Amino acid sequence: MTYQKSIIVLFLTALVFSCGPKGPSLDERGLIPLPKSVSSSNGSFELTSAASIQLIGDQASLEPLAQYFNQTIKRATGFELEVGEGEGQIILELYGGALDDESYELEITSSQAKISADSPAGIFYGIQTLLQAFPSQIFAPMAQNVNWIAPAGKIQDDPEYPYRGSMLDVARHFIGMEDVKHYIDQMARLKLNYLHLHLTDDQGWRIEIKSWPKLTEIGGKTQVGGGEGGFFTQEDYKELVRYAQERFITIVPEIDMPGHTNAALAAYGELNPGINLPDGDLSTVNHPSEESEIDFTSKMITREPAELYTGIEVGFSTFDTDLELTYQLVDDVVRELSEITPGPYFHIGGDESHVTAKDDYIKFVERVQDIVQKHGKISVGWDEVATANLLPGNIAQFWAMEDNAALAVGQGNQILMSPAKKSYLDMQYDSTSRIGLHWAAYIELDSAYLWDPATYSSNIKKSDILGVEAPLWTETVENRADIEYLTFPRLAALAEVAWSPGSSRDWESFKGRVAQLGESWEVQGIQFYKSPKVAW
Ligand code: TNX
Repeated sequence: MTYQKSIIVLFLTALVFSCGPKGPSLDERGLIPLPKSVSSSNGSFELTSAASIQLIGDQASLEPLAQYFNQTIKRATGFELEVGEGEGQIILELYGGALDDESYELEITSSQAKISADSPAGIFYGIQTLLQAFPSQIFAPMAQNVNWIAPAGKIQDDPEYPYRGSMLDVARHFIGMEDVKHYIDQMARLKLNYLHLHLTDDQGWRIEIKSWPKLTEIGGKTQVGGGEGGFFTQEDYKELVRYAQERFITIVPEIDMPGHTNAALAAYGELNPGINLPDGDLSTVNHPSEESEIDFTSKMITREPAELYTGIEVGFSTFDTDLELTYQLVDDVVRELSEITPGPYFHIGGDESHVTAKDDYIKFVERVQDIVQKHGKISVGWDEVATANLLPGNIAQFWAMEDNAALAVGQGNQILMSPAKKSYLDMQYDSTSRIGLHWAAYIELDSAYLWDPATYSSNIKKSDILGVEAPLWTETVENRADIEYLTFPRLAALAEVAWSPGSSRDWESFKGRVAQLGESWEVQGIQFYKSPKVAW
C-alpha cells in the first residue's frame, strides 16, 4: 500500500470509529401510536444501573409512576433505579395542571431523559414512549445482554380522542384474571385508556351479584362449546379495577340487556317471559348480514328457567319488559356493580334484541337509563339504543347501523366508534385465519389501519365522536394464544387510529414501526399474527 493510500485508510477508519455504530434516530424507532411531533437530534442516552429517577412535583403522584418504570425494566435490564428528589438521569416532572390533560413532553439528550406533563396520565404515556425508544428487548421477561440506548430528540404528544378502548367478551368464553391482566398490560403499552368488559351474554353471566347469587351459580356454569365457564367474584373485579387503574385504564362494565340474557333467564326462571316472541319468520335474527339456523321459538317457556345455551347464535332471548321483577334485578345489578366501578360509564348493551317488540325495547332502554343515572353513572349502549330517547350525555356505540348513529347524533349524544368492518378484533384476517368470524368483513392489518373515525360515516362528524373502541368477541376464542392471535397486531393499528391525527397517519410508516413492535411481542412470547403485509 502506498503511503498516501494508508493515510486515507487510517483517516476513514478513524471517521467510522469516531461516529460509533449508528443506531436508528428517534423518528426511526417503532413508536406506536405515532406521537404528534418527533424531532430527532444527534447523540443518544444510555441507561445504566448507576442512573436514578428524579421526581419533580407531587411526590405521592410520581412515586407509583417511578415504581412502574422500575418494575417494567427490571427483568430485562436487572436495574433497580434509585428514586428521589436529587439529580437524576430519568426525570419525571409533574406540573399539576388539569387531570384530564393527557399530553406530555419527552426530551432525550446524551445525559438524561425527561418527561413532563400536567397529569400523572401524561407522565405514564411519556414513560410508554420512552420505553419504546429503547431496544425492544427492554420488554423481555429475562435478563438481556444489551446496551440500553435511546436516540436523542424531542417529542410533544397528546391524543386525538379522549376514549381509546378495547373490549373483552368474557361471556362467550370466560377469560380468567391472569389473561385479563396480561391484556391490560398490553393495552397500556399502546396508550389505550378504557377496558370494556362484556360481562354477560346468552352463554354466561360472569360477575357475582350478591343479591341474585344464582346469576353466577347457574348462569356462570358453562360457556360456548359446553366447557366449564366461570365468573369474577366482586373481589376479583375490584382487583381488575385496581390493576387497570394503576395503568391509567378505566373499566367499563357491560350488562347486556334486554336481549343476550339467556344465562340470567336460566338462573331465574321467574324472569323468563316466553311470551314476547313475535310470530312467523325469524330469519333476520342474526348479525346484519347473516341468516339464523335455529328455531328460537322452541327455546322459550314462560316462567320456567331457560336451558343453558352453549352455541353461538344471537338474538333469541329477552327480558320481560312488562315485569317489575325485571327492573328490580336491573336495579340491584346496576347498584352493586356501580358501587365497585370508579369510572363514569356503565354499559347497558341493548344490541340484537330481535325478540323484544320495538315499543317494549324503547320502554326498557329508557327505564334502564334512568336506573343507571340514579346510581351515578353515564349509560353507554350499542347503537340500537339510539332508537329510544337518550338522556343527555349518554353514549351510543356505533357498530353496524349508520341510521342508529344518525339518531344518536340527532339527539345531541356522542358516539363511540366501533365499526365492525374495521375495529372488530374477532373478524378473521382472511379466509385462512384459524379462528374468528367474518360476518362483517375480513380485516387484514392494513384494513384495520386505513380508516378515519372522523370521515367513516357521513352521519358522524369528528365533534360527535368520543373515541374508538376495538371489541374482541370470543365465540371462537378459547385461550390466551387465541386472544393474542386475533388482537395483535391489529390492536396496535386501532390504537394509532384513536391516538394519532388522521393527517399524520401513514400505512408505509406504520408498517415499519409495527415490525419493531413485533420484536417486543416476540421477546414477551406474545403469539401475534404475522401479517404478510409486514416485513417482520
Ligand atoms: C355482534 S356487536 C354482536 C355480538 C357478537 C359479535 C360477533 C354486537 C353489539 N353484537 O353479540 O359476539 O357480533 O362478531
